[in-house]
Amino acid sequence: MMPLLLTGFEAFHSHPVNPSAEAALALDGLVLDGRVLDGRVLGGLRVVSALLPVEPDAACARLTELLETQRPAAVLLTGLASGQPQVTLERVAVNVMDFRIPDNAGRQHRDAPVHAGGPDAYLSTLPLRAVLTAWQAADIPGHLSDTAGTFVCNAVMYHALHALRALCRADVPCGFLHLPANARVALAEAKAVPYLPQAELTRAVEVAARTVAAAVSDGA
Ligand code: PCA
Repeated sequence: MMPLLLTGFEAFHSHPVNPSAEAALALDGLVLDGRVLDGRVLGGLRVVSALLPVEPDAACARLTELLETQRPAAVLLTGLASGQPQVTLERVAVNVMDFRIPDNAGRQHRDAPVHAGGPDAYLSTLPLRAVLTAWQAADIPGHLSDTAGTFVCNAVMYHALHALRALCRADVPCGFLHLPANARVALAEAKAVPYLPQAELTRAVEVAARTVAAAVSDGA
């Protein structure tokens, strides 16, 4: 069974946990002796989860390795955007790193490209409208965003789309989804931020992954 690569990020900045990591790990398809345990098959694809470091070089290197070794049929990248009120699908990744805060390696890239000489931007190749419709049907308010920021999430989305092209696999649906805070992230914020229970965030990722996987399976 073909894999769907689902990534989350490690904790970063002042956040004690990263809801994207918790969702990705909760949905990981446990495989033993070639058999998928625990029913983590979504829409005809086996979920393979991975956590990425919040540092662009290491995250991009890990992602390249995962794309080459797993050869996923779809890629769903997720991260935290504390302060966002809803789950958010990103439409576009830009070739810019301009960090307002240091990454987990303590570096703060300013006005730097993700890939020197690369195109200015890549558009998500996920079935965005289908995911929004599936969220709506599942009573999950969500929306489409036209900027993934200029921090590590944007860099990783840009890199994934760039790397798939380089691997002649641009037909693999790939894109990014930002999650709001969960309760633990919200409790650690200095100001009030909207939050959702982790189970609801995980459910939103699951619905998105199932929709992406079903689109791949339908087209296969
Ligand atoms: N969110 C950050 C990086 C890691 C994460 O989960 C971002 O939005 O760029």
